[in-house]
Amino acid sequence: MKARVLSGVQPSGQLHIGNYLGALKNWAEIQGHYESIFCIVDLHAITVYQKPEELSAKIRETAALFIAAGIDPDQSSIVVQSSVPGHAELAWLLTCVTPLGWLYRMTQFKAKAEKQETVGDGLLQYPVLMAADILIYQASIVPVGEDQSQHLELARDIAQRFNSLYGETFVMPATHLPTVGARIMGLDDPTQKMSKSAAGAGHAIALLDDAKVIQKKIARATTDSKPAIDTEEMGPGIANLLTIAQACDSSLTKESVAGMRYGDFKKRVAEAVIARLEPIQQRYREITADAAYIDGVLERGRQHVLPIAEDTISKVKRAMGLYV
Ligand code: AQP
Repeated sequence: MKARVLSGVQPSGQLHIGNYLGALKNWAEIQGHYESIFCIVDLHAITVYQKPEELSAKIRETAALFIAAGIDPDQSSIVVQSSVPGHAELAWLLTCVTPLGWLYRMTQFKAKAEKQETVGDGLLQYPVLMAADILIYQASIVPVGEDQSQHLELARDIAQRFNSLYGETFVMPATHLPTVGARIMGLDDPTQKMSKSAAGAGHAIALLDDAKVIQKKIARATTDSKPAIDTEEMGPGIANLLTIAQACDSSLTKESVAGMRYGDFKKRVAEAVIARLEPIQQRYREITADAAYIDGVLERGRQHVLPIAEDTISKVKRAMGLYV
């Protein structure tokens, strides 16, 4: 039997090149080697307020982008988290074995809580729900960007604690990071991770941005006051652009851009990004031309994973002495 892979993206905004290079590209590359389940984690998205009509559109848009980015629905299951009740059910069961102190230590919780007027309990429980997403499918490999490493560590701690309290129940999941692009930074501020929820038109390159917008965003990306690339001492803005370019076109090495003037370098980066995103955008347009197609894919994914989820829930309930 093939090992199982699980990962997800929140339908909480426009997917960006960080999501692609840190997650989707990697998923597409490894999907053939494993039994793969890729989730649109809408229950995670609502840990901060989402406008209902926008959220339901984003769920389908995110699914279409998964496929456009190379996830093959005949090979991998594409699933909406809230369509499988076991995710929320297991999250509650795991909440009961998770010490509060573990959750308060999460850097993403601290960063996101700071930005909210009222911090919902869901934001604190976010990583427990993520542990449930992984453990419900007994996934052994979780391909994510670097920002999720701490949450993965916590998922392992929760699984271990559950196994030691109630007996061996869960497979221990391992983090799988991409070799290039595990942490893409914001174009406007290369000290901050590129993220969907960050404000600012020049922060992220959206996967659906057209060529002109991409050129403009890259031309305005924050760098430093040097005129040309000094490979011995690269500032964070230039280093980030090089990472993006390299992940889009592997021929763009550090050596190949040494001494290049910033203006010329940015043009090369934009070309590499546009060449990488254009076929994805073309495929996205084809997929979304058929309104019923995505719903069909999501229903197929749900039907495939439901028995796996139900099996784990029964095991967990039995292990805990609950009524089964
Ligand atoms: N900047 C990034 N570089 C590399 N990988 C990234 N990922 C996210 N940002 C980067 C990876 O993409 C997957 C989905 O993550 P997400 O849905 O949490 O994306 P986000 O852009 O981080 O979303 P938000 O709503 O804006 O969340 P916050 O505010 O927490 O940043 C994951 O595998 C992630 O690692």
